[in-house]
Amino acid sequence: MDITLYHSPGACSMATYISLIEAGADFNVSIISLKNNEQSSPEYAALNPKKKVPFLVVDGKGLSENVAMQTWIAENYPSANLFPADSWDQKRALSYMGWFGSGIHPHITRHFKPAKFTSVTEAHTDLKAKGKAMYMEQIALVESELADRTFFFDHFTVCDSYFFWIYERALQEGFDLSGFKQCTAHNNLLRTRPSVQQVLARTSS
Ligand SMILES: N[C@@H](CCC(=O)N[C@@H](CS)C(=O)NCC(=O)O)C(=O)O
Repeated sequence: MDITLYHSPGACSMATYISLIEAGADFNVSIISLKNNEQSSPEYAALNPKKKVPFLVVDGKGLSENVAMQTWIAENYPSANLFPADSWDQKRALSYMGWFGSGIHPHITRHFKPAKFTSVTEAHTDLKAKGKAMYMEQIALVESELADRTFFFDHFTVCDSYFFWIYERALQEGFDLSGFKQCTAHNNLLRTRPSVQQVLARTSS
């Protein structure tokens, strides 16, 4: 298979990048610098009209959305054991990833880029505070999901690589997350994995 992941260092494409490494996949990484707005270039927009990373191209076919890519990776590299085995637990894994992508990620974006949501400059401080508060509310729920558990399931899955980014990005944003003991332990544990270290070390092309 010919696989290319379009990735920007620090962005949510980190989740899929970690999973591809965990899967033992042979793949190329093409860096799209969000800082330089490369996601909006005509070349990239022709490939992915959503103008976002990650984007995965497999044998010439493109796939967007972390949740879809993560599921594809888990299904196509079964020996890496990146999904729960049980059918119901697989749906719970999709539920976690849907939540991370649509129920938590947007709150980080509100804090990081309030100008995307309002052109009223005076509203930015309030929007950032609301984004942070809503993020914290959701992380408190994740904290209870991880109670007495090392991973989201009984072993490492794509949910763990996805949540790593969800938490890591907020740490980079300066959120004080020290009160979330379970999530912090999860983050520290993930940092010991070579896949995570490799992706964190890749800060440019
Ligand atoms: N739901 C999408 C979210 C993708 C997304 O928002 N990516 C951000 C980086 S974390 C991006 O490319 N932003 C560029 C922009 O909005 O211009 C997914 O999970 O793949």
